[in-house]
Amino acid sequence: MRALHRWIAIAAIVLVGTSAQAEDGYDLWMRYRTGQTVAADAIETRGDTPSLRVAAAELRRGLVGPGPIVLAIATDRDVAALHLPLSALGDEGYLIRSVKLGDRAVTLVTANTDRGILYGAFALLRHLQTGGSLDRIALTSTPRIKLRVLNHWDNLDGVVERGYAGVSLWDWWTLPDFRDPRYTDYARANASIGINGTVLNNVNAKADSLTAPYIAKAAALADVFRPYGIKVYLSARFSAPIELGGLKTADPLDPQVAAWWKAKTDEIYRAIPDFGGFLVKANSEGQPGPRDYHRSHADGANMLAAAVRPHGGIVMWRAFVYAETDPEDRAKQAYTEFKPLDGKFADNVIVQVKNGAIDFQPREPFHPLFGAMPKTPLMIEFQITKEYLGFATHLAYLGPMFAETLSADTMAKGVGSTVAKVIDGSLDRHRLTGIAGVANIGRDRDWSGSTFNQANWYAFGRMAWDPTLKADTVAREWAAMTFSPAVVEPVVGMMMGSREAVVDYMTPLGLGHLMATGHHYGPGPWVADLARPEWNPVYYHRADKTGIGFDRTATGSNAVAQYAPGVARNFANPATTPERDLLWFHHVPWTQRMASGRTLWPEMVHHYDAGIAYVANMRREWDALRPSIDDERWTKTATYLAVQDREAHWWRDASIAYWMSINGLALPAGAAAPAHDLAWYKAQRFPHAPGNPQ
Ligand code: GCW
Repeated sequence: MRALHRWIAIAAIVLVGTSAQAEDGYDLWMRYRTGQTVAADAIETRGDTPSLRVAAAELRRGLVGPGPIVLAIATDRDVAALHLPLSALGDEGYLIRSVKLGDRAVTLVTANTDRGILYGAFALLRHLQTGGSLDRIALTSTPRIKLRVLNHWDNLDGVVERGYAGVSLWDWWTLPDFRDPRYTDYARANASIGINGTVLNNVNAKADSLTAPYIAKAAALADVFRPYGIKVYLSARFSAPIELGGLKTADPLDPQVAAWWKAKTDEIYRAIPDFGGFLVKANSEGQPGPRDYHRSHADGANMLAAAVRPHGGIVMWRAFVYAETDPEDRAKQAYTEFKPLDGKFADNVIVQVKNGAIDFQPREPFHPLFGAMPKTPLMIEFQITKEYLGFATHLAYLGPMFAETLSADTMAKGVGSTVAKVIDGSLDRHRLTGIAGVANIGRDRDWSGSTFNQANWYAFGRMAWDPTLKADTVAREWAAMTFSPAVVEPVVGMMMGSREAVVDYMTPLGLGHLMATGHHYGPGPWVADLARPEWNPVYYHRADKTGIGFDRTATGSNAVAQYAPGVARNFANPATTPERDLLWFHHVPWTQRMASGRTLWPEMVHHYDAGIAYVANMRREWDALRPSIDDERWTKTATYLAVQDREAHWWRDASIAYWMSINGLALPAGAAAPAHDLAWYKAQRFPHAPGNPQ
């Protein structure tokens, strides 16, 4: 009997200690599954502010009994006596060090502000979760970019435009009364990776978000987020003075319009004293804007900037503009419109530029505006949600994509003028700097629709803090915290090539915008019947009997001329254009010889096949990890990988069937024939695909 008891006890311990523990992904990378708590007196907080309180609470939640840990601001007498190099930390950096404080050996977390200490607390937890120890610890870091913000494309009715993780996290209906604990966990997650701002509502904005009831709702969220160092921003609909104010115009130079915005802004600041400011999508895809009144984007932005200026607010003005009436190459339009405005924006305006010139494709060359507006602060906008990369189901780690753009060389001031240096302000000496990510967060239990999508949220935050971080370093941190140190290498191995695989099976060799209409789910390279040319995939790939690709050289749209001369020269010549961008800039014969020795057509098929092979391999790798990962997260991921596998084949087969209908070429030797004929692919319909704006 006793033996049986002992056996049960041992079995119970083993069970608790293994992956059988149920996990649904809610805890993100903050799982702190140590099973132990720290002694109450092991964490000492000097001073009492909301941020210090949450920093200490987080450490209590996550630590395994070490101590003492002291959280103290730089001006604390004992800290000051240590003469640590704290001035360079600014108001968000932190320093963690084993020191003698008074007569005690402690782990000190210090900073110039309580927010800095909060970031330090999270950095300490990350350090310990990824295998670091407290022994002679010495960590210090300061963010390189000032505004690190999420853009939620959340509508007031709960639908998230391009959202694949359920309805909006903001339950506007029960706000401001009910402050869902998830709002606090959202803030914790963001603070843990250094995100310090959130734009609550869709850039395709409704004026209602600026009415008193919605300001009160936003204020409730701001109250929850404040201790975590997160400011709230709102997307502003430019025509709100007409819709809410009853004015006849929204002309930014009309004094009544300016007065309306000033009064509205004052009202917001009364409710949210630390309100961050406005984000504006104007004169783009049907949104109202200053161009409706023959005013420039600078006129519009500066009018709003004047309204927020007395309160210390800023305006993030998007450069994602293209006019449905403009016959110019869509890739050129933002530059054409904004470049002449360089130097014309107020100093509390920052222009928000997408990573590429079209629209968040699986791969785009960097946007030509980076480096081209030295007198204007530019922030970069990435899309974390995977509108064009397989929605929530495809595993595509975006760290390498972020890094690819951030490390791209604009050559604006000679070699080494990277996009990262443009946006961190170092290239042109700007103090106002920023980076935005379109959020992939919704009310799904696992927040982002899949465990691996959480990595994209994580990577965005970490690379916003430090745009020079390597994608694999970030993936390693995330994998260790999300799963366990034992599975890091295989998981990182899967992640690192996953975005390239999506490029390969969807849009290889510089192709882009070949997705089906509206919802952008699945292939639609044949679509040619939409009203405006640039809405059609055929506009982007230009395939014909002899070749494929968009000629953006001098013989075509000459978009290459928008880049600095050193870059333009390379992109103008097919021989010096990286193959990965070839068809973005050139119309290339199907028979063109490629670096591999293959000609273009078999090379394309080779890429499609490499993409699907990568997915098959991820499935095998994941299967092998089954014993090391809890059932719930393992099974959901395995199922999604199976979906990705099926859809990668679909993309490959549909694309190949279509290209063959254009080029009349045979399948390269050894390549599998598409599973269906072209008509079958063209007939697929997805009337209720998620994320599609109504
Ligand atoms: O990527 C496209 C999306 C639109 C989006 C737009 C934008 C918010 O298809 O849904 O609208 O970009 O960035 O404004």
